[in-house]
Amino acid sequence: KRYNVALLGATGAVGQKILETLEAKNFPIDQLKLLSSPRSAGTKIKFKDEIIVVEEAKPESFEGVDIALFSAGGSISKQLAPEAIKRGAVVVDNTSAYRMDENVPLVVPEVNEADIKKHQGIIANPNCSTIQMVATLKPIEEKFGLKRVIVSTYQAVSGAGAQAVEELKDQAQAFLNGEDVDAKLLPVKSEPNHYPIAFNALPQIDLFQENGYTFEEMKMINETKKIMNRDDLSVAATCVRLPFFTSHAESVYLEVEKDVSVKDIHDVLNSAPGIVLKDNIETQEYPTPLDAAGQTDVFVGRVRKDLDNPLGIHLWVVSDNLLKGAAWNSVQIAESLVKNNWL
Ligand code: 11C
Repeated sequence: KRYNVALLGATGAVGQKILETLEAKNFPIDQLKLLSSPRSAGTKIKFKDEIIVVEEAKPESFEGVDIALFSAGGSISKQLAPEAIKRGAVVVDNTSAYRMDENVPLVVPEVNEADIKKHQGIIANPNCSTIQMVATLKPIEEKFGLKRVIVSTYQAVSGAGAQAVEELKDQAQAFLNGEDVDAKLLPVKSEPNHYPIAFNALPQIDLFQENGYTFEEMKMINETKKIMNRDDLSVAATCVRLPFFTSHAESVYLEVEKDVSVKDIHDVLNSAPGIVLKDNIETQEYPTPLDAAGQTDVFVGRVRKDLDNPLGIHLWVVSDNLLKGAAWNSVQIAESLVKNNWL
């Protein structure tokens, strides 16, 4: 069987990656509709051997659509997801609009695929930095229990969009030419202050919340608890933007419930779905953002026992924020919908 698929946000950075992933994974598409804002409508995009003209997204666009992949920002999702559902489509939403809605499953297939079945028309795709962390935590939790997680992130500029990528390029060039570095966008476009990202590190991703954490940090905290179905799990996060283009890296400290060795953790991660263990200090093997870029897996290295807490483990997790962090996870959810007949 083949399905009518719509992609909303087709011209964006994640939209492009979704298209590449649908093609690479040979998703069973009958008709593909590419949708965007009026500004990008009319753009021509090649998919397989076909040239598809991007159309302006309207409520009627979802007539006859089976699966709608949304990646055009939260307010557009809020506006158009109900319209798509009304017309019989199932929406896989890659924005934060519905993630914490209790009627909407928030899914990383390696962790909680069965939650997809409970959908009422929308399945939410988590935040990129959350996805790679929970994919790593779940197999460890299953085998050894999990009490606490403390994560610090090292996040690529592409997480902040195509303009942020350009800002890093321009600033790096200017810096090396000895010119003034102009900061207009990062850390957050709508905030009054902007700081250079080139040759710098910015400890703010998204807006500050009343509790002193940023929204990105709260996404990591709240989404992790929801995906793992663990309201009781202690989670703390510090999210930092760094000057590289692709992949988020994370230093994760976790506390398990049973005493484990590094080998125990290696064994579990070696057989975990979607995880590639790259951890050999003798041969200096560990994942870096550059290696992970373009790959769909989550890479883990630097597994160590805490020196004071026998139940404490430190590790390093890296994954392509636009693939497993966005496009690939969304396509995996769509694959699960069709494979399990959960549409
Ligand atoms: C970043 N994690 O790197 C963000 C981007 O909630 O899907 C992803 C935003 C989201 O800035």
